Amino acid sequence: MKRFDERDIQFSRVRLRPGTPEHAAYYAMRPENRRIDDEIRALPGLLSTAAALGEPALFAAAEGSFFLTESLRAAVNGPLSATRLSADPPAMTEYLKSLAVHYGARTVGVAELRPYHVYSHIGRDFRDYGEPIPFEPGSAIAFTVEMDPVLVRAAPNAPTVLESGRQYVEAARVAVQLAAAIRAMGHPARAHIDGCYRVIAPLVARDAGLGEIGRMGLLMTPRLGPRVRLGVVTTPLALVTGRPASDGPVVDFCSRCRKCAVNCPARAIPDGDRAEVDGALRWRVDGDACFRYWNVVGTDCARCMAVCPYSHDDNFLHNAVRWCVRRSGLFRRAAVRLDDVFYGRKPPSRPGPRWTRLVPGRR
Ligand code: B12
Ligand code: SF4
Ligand code: SF4
Repeated sequence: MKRFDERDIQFSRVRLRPGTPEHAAYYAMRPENRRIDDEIRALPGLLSTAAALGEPALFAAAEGSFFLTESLRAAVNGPLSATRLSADPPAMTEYLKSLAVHYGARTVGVAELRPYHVYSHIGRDFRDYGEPIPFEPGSAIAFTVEMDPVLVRAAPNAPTVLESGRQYVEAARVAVQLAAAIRAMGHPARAHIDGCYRVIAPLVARDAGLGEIGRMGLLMTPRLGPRVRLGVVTTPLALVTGRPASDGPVVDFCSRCRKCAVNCPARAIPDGDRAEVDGALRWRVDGDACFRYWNVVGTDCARCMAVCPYSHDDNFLHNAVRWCVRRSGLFRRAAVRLDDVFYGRKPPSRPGPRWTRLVPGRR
């Protein structure tokens, strides 16, 4: 698989300002993206109170979280201890995974870094914009943090972006803390957090054995489905890697389900079969259509995550269903139908918790 250029992701493109060298260089390289990017830049924008689903107080709370995550970008790397603690790879792996859980991760895995995990060029950090990213072999520790199901079920309304912001902070805090602990043991380590990634997190997490990638293009974990945020720490330390799950059951379920595609307000998720993209068979989400919708409504939507049958609560009943879904094709067929019966083919967006409806501002 070829390496992806971070300059091509929507968050990098939306920040380009006419008259700057970055703007000129990017649209000389990718003239086909100019029209949609100009259209998106003219919209109210993410967390704009003028947007269709604007909620001033909840957007202010989300801003608070994004401010904190942004402040943590300065800490993704740091000083290295001169004293080096060594351990054999299995012991070190167990220790670091347990430490990540202790810090707040829900699940943790390790992958050997592959070139396709790592962006080819820097796109979001304007200090180093366009710099090539050298591929350095090593290990990637990937972990999940859970997103609250009640807030997610409010998607695409403001409570969801509040939760995205909060869990971006959690993922960033765990990653920064874990990387700092590894450096304090004398080994280099870098945290990958929102706005400051060098890796495509769902691909790393899949290869670390944390789940499979489904129709909506996100990591589907065994107990929370896509309802997680991801963090990654990379290090040259030799660690014991996990085994990627076979994506058979998820692909089979997604082929029948299509619920995310049916409910996506931007029609950004393909509802047909997988297609070949750069030599790999997969579903590819239309990121521009998704991001355009965010800039109209002001939230980061997440309706796909909210309606996905894999996102249901982590409880005995749903885990029993998940267990059977993983093992039986017949059960998968039945489960797709049953989810529609119990939750609806187009589940309504739920109100957020009462306190999120007490806030001042427009509704
Ligand atoms: C750019 C970006 C977006 C863009 C583009 C969407 C996209 N799918 O890439 C936009 C703004 C539209 C977006 C939307 C959302 N995002 Co987003 N996004 C990112 C970001 C910053 C970079 C991903 C990237 O480089 N994409 C560009 C290329 C690689 O995209 P692509 O070719 O379509 O490939 C995607 C998949 O198909 C898969 N993939 C790539 N190659 C291959 C090859 C094979 C064989 C397979 C099977 C899959 C696969 O990986 C890519 C990422 O999902 C990541 C953080 C990170 N560094 O990973 C978060 C991230 C992917 N987003 C996340 C989330 C949760 C969302 C939203 C639900 C928003 C929300 N409220 O939380 C929506 C969901 C939209 C969707 N269904 O994809 C989470 C995903 C968690 C998970 N369970 O996997 C991440 C990891 C952020 C995080 N730290 O948790 N996002
Ligand atoms: S909603 Fe259905 S089709 Fe979409 S990712 Fe979830 S299981 Fe797959
Ligand atoms: S976040 Fe919303 S617009 Fe984007 S793919 Fe998911 S459902 Fe569609």
